[in-house]
Amino acid sequence: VSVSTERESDDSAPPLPDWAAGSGTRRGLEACLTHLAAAIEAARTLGVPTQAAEAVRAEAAGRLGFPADVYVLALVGGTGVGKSSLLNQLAGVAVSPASVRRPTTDEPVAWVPASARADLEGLLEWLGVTRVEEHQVAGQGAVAILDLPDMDSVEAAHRERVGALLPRVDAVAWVTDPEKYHDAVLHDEFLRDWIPRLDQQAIVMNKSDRLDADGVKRIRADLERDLARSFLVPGRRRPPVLVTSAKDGDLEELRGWLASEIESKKIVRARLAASLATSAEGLAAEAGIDPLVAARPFLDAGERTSAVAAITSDVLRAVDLPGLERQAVAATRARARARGTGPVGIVTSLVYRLSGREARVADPGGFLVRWRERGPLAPAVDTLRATVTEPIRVAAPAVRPTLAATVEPDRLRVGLEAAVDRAVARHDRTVPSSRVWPLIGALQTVATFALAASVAWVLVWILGGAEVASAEVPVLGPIPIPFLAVILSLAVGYLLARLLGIHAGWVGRRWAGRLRGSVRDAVERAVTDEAFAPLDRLEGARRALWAAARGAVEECRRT
Ligand SMILES: Nc1nc2c(ncn2[C@@H]2O[C@H](COP(=O)(O)OP(=O)(O)OP(=O)(O)O)[C@@H](O)[C@H]2O)c(=O)[nH]1
Ligand SMILES: [Mg+2]
Repeated sequence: VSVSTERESDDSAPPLPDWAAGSGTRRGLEACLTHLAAAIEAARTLGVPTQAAEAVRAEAAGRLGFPADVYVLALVGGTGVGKSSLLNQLAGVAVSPASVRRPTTDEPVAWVPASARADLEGLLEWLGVTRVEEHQVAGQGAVAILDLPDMDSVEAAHRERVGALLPRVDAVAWVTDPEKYHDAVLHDEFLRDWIPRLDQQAIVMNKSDRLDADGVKRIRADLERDLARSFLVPGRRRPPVLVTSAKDGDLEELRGWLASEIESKKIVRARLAASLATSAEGLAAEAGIDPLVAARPFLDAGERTSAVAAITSDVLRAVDLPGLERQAVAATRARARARGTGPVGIVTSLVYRLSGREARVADPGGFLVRWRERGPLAPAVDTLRATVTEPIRVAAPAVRPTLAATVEPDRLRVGLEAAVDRAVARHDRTVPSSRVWPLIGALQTVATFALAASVAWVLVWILGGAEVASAEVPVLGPIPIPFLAVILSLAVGYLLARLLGIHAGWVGRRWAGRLRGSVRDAVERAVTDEAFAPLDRLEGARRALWAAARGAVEECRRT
């Protein structure tokens, strides 16, 4: 059940004094912790020692309390002492029903800033708080107040939760009254157990309207004596005794105490924030990073681009792209020959393949796979190392070894080889074909048979002495028809072969160009991914460390 209680606009006493409003503009300590955490992670990647920063972070996280810019006060005490009445007075509205019926508050009630509701949700759920009332005061001075049921009246499991809660809240107000105070301090187990363990706490003696001035003085002295006697723990502050009357609206001491507690929490948090910022800046400084000037990479974009290009071309020299193109064209031509030269082509293709020549000069796939036989990667590795030499020289001492390790030659060479292997293996190496070729092949077959027939005719004519006609050819004069048939079928065969060659060359060059382009791109990607990945990881860490330190300086250094 959630009811929003707006601050009442009209009237006399404001529900909360001004100090409770907070500034509303500060970023939380959580942001500073996040910055330091990010700085630590980045620094670790860069090889900067982080133990000291981690200690600062752990210490701050331990003292953080709830992850909200809200001050959490828990009201604890026996039934009927006036906890709900005090909360209602602090809030200025009836948040928690107060009555003569005992016990009245049988489940915890929370009064929380709407702005911190989400941050406190987990806590409230964990505590089993089902009644949550929201108020509109936001910022670091905002207060959340938990009205907890009397510890005697709740089951053991719940007591345990409240016990776990107490050291995490910003303060505990142990509420008692003139009838119960003596018993409470001396005999309440829960209280006796907890008072010696908490720093921020107060004893609230409510219902002071039932006493005269002397009575108040006497009880205050009494309580202070009891506290001094029973709860004196070296190094611990003795909780103050605050006298209130919820009935008369006299909460001055409680409000004053709360105000100074909230103020000192602000100071503690500011100090913590500053120490987190100092720690983050220290990590940045060790990495040679100044958060106050623009972030600077090891290699700027221009240097990196030209290094990638140089290394890619070193690797490509080993891969030999012109050689690849020649192989691709030759393979296309071989395929065209097999399909487009008729019966003669089938024989020559067979010879070409069986002689092993095809595998040597017309197999782009095999050529690519054997790239390592043609050239070592040493030049590429050397180029990369040369590129990083200057950044290593100017790097902060703490970062230098990590940076140098990114260009460790053996690892680099092995990684690059594997990456290039993957890059060259990826391509579709199916030799292209064309529907034109079988057509030319069929014509070529006809031409071949025509040639055979004309040769036979010539033989019959010469050996048999048969009469044949002659045709009148310009310039040459009359030529016997069988001769003419031989010459014509030869010429047609030759033209068909030329046509096939021209077409196959065109198809082959187009394919070779595409293959070359895709191998070049794949190798460039391989170089970027493999050769520059470790360096890029450090660049990323460097940027992250800069951003974290910058954020810490800007958001956590406010005084
Ligand atoms: N005279 C007097 N009566 C008070 C004062 N504060 C609270 N009461 C009365 O004491 C009774 C109990 O007050 P609650 O605020 O309900 O007490 P509680 O501590 O919340 O009690 P539980 O919810 O049962 O734990 C009510 O009748 C209140 O009116 C006070 O300062 N003076
Ligand atoms: Mg109550």
